[in-house]
Amino acid sequence: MTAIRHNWTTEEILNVYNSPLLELVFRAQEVHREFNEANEVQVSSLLSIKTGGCAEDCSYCPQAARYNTGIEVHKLMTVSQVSEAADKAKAGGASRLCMGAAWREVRDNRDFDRVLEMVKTVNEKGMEVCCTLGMLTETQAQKLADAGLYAYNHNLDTSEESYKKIITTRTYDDRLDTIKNVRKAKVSVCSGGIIGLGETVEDRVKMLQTLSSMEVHPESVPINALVPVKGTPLEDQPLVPIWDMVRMIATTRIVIPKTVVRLSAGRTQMSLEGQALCFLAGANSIFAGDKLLTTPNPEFSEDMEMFKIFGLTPRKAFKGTEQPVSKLPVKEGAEA
Ligand code: SAM
Ligand code: DTB
Ligand code: SF4
Repeated sequence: MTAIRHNWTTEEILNVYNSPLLELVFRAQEVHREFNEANEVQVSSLLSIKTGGCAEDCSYCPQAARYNTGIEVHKLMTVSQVSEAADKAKAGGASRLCMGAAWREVRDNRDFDRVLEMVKTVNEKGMEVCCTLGMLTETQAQKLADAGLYAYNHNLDTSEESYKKIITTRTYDDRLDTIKNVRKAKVSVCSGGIIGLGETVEDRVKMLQTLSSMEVHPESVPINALVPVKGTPLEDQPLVPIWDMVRMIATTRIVIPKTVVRLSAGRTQMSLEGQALCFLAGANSIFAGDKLLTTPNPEFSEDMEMFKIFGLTPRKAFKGTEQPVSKLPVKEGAEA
């Protein structure tokens, strides 16, 4: 029986990351089978409810107003547009809808009221609703929870040291504070990062150390491979080697055994064989649909074909919980 630990040291995680690749994948798969259904993959659908024009300077992001990336800027969608998109995602087999807004933080205004309405609408369709809206206060997190929010995505992206080189308009502590606020509102936490920003292996490992030392582990950890976008400061970054992605996923699975590890951005750059290795390394979630927020993702039909070839089945919504986590009493220190 593998213990769930909250005291992994950076050295220990580094040793895991650097272990011989096949041994690493084997160990990750063993841990994966101990804690999760081996052939089940959670399918999330992404929807950009407010696109571009963001005040932040995240070097990787096509939605930052200060970079010329040529994306189409859109103000906040209407509730009926979101409702229609949710129906489409559900019909395609997605159990979760993740709504993203290019905001630095949530403000208490009519736009937020509309987002609360969106959350309520999607929740009533029996889907897990996730939002990623930037920084949140405890009160805002509670309002989202009351509207039926299931999960909140807020990535640490990289280590604290490397964060300063990627983003200057907010701090690592700002990120950690929002995650704490989400936790206090009993909303499920989705937090991971990006590889390929120019960070070192130590930076990757330190980010995993921070996530694994949280009192309650994040219920999902997205691992994104940088999608280099023309016009951003990181446009010339080389593509992430698949082996780095496999190592990162396997290490995440080993140190945060029960979490949903999401093979997130960057799949259009990966072969089917590469993705198979990621699933073998313990990934058990993807974003499906031909667009992420602003950049391309594999076609839906290609992903369904991939599921067929690998014998994977989509996970049902609210698995393991009778109702959204936000509505359940949470035991102190318990893993959701
Ligand atoms: N504005 C909110 C925030 O920053 O938290 C929510 C949206 S933001 C686009 C969500 C996440 O997308 C970022 O934290 C980052 O991890 C990921 N992301 C953004 N641009 C990316 C890119 N070019 N390649 C890979 N991941 C990216
Ligand atoms: C996450 O970790 N990855 C998603 C989601 N959370 C919001 C976003 C990926 C964005 C990739 C760049 C884009 O399409 O704009
Ligand atoms: Fe804005 Fe989020 Fe993009 Fe940063 S990652 S520029 S906060 S949309």
